[in-house]
Amino acid sequence: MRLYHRPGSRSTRVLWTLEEIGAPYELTIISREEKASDEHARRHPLRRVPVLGLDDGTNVFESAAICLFLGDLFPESGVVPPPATTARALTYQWTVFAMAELEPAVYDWRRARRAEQDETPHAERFAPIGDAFRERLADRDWLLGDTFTVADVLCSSILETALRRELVHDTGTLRSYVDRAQARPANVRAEAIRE
Ligand SMILES: N[C@@H](CCC(=O)N[C@@H](CS)C(=O)NCC(=O)O)C(=O)O
Repeated sequence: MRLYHRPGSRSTRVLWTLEEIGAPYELTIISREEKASDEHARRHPLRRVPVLGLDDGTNVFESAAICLFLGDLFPESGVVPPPATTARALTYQWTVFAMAELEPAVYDWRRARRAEQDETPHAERFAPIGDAFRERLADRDWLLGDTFTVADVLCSSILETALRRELVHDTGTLRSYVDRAQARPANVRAEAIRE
C-alpha cells in the first residue's frame, strides 16, 4: 500500500490510521506541483489527497472510506469493530457524521472567517454539533466508550482544527477529547512525518 500524502492535510487522518493499525505502508509526500499533475489526476479525479494506492493497482480516495477500509484490513487492531455489530453501526454513524455534518460546518466557518464574512450562521450551525459531542463524550473517553475507532480519528481531527483556529472555545469535554486523541502515540508518529 502507498499513501499519497501532504503533511498538515486531511491525509494525516489516513497516516494516523495506518500507524494505529501497524500496517506496512509506503509513503509518497507529493508537492503542490505533483498534486496538480495529470499523473495525480489518474489517482484522484479532483487531484486531491489522500489517495491510497493498493497493491493491485487500484487507487482509493476519500479519507473516511480509506480509514474504514484499513480497519477492515487489520481487524485485530479494533479501530473498526466487527461487521453487523452495534459497535460497527455506531462507528459508521460517527464517521459519516464527521464528514456530512462536522467537517462542512467547521470548514465553511473557516472559509467565512478568512473572507471576513459574518460568522454568526456558522457558529449557530456548529452549536448543536458541538453539543452532540459534549453529550456523547461526557462520560466516555471515545465515541464508542473504551474502544478507540476511526470515528475518533476523523471527529477529533476536525474538532482539533476548530479549536486550533479558535472557531470554538472549549476548555472542557471537547478540549480534553482532542488532547487525549492527539496524544496517542500513533498520532504523534503521524504528525512527526513531514518529509
Ligand atoms: N473529502 C475529501 C477531501 C480531500 C481534500 O479536500 N483534500 C485537500 C487537502 S486537505 C486537497 O487535496 N486539496 C487540494 C486541492 O483542492 O487542490 C477527503 O476527505 O479525502
